[in-house]
Amino acid sequence: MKVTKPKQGEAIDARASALREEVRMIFKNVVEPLDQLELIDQLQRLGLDYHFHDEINRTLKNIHTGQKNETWEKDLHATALEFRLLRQHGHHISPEGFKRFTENGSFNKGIRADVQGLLSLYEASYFSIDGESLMDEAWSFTSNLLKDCLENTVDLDLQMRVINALELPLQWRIPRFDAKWYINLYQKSGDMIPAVLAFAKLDFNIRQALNQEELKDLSRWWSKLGMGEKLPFARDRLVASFFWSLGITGEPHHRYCREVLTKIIELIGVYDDVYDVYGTLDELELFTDVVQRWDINAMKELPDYMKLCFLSLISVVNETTYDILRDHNIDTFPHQKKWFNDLFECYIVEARWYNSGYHPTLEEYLKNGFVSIGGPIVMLYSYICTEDQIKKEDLEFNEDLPDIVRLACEIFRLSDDYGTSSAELKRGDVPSSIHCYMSETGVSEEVSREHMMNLIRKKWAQINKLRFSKENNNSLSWSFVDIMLNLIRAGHCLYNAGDDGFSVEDVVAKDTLVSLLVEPIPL
Ligand code: 0FV
Ligand code: MN
Ligand code: MN
Ligand code: MN
Ligand code: MN
Repeated sequence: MKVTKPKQGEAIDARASALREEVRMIFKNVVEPLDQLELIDQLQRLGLDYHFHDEINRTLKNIHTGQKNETWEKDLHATALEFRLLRQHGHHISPEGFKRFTENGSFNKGIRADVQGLLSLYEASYFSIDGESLMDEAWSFTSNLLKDCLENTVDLDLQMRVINALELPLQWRIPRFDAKWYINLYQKSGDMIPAVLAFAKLDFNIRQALNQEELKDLSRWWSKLGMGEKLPFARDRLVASFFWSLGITGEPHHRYCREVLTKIIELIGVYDDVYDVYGTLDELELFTDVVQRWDINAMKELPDYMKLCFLSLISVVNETTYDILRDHNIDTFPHQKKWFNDLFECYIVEARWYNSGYHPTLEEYLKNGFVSIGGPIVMLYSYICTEDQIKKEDLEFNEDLPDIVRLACEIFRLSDDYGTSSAELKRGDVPSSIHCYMSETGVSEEVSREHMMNLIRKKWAQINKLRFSKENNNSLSWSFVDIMLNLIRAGHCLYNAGDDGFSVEDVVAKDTLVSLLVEPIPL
């Protein structure tokens, strides 16, 4: 069926293409490497970079191979910005350049007053590769100094940027979640380019309207399913699930991926509550077994609420299998079935632990927990729903959960526990990573939380290392790894921003969501 666009929609599209071409010309005319880097950084923060992938990649490639001048070499901000952007896009650059700002292995006290430089070095330090001690030093040096300088900085906008960065670094953020905030800062900044600003606002609104449409369709799916009423104990948070999928990929052409991920995440949330909160152990053992057999005839053994769970599961898997087979000529059914079986296997382990009062060690807990958090299954669905060409061998490589996937999912587990474990403990649930470590070592909750944050940083550095190592390059594309990491970035944004350790429910009701999905930017 052909859908005719309303006149107003056509005018907006035309305006957007005109602005896009104008920005492309502006990009082309910027020649100084530092100016180019600043522009790329701004486009990324404004959420516009997806329009200019080719330009960005070409420019960074040239900068990577080009020569730097002397002024550049004395500029901490320039050195750090170059380091961060090159590494972000897969160009290996050594941290040697930072040695110019050190004395006897420690950063020079002389750079204390350069708040912009410190901030850039702080952001760069999150791109460190495990084992780079200079970058560890950069992180502790800058995070301490930035906290101190908050009291003295006079420039209010710079202060806001420092607060925002200390809350979460760029490497851990989803730029689109902060795009509105940044547009506001950019609008006031001295190097603002009107066409870039206008395009950022318009593009934000266009994507918002698209997302609203997607959410409307998904809400229809969810209310028709009726699980909210039939399983009132389980979470009913379609908007939150959509929000996760939007974090994983916000690009307009990944609409199908957002649709599937929202459904999967919403259902996983319900099944997780069945295992954690509602089901008796006997029922759960039975359910796990029926799903293992994937046998519709065996369904009669289940209580009605579990029949609904099983049927909703089969239905979404069948539908996705159909779509992928139609569009990619590959049968993903055995894979999808395996992903759910692996997930439920880990859910049941936790249910058994809880029911027997067993306290696992942190290591034992994490070995199960990196799967039970749902990271692997969501990453695998992201893979089949975003790749232009799904290859069987790549799918299998991914499915075996190589180190980079495992590390990412461990981070996801740790940051979920960071945000949700207090509520879970009160309600009655398996002890979280924080509590496993407390009973194992006898430390306080505060110390244990600090330990988890250090572990998270360490695991990120290990991921950065693997991204640059040969053995991971064959199967996982740079851009897919980014999509995969977006899941844990969304986790950081929802669980770890600020010190209050809030949970998703609270956040979702908060400003981020309304501002992202409801309120357009006045043009
Ligand atoms: C986890 O719930 C949950 F719902 C998450 C992380 C939302 C998004 C899920 C995915 C993207 C998979 P909960 O804290 O109850 O999980 P655990 O495993 O702690 O029961
Ligand atoms: Mn749970
Ligand atoms: Mn659970
Ligand atoms: Mn949790
Ligand atoms: Mn838990």
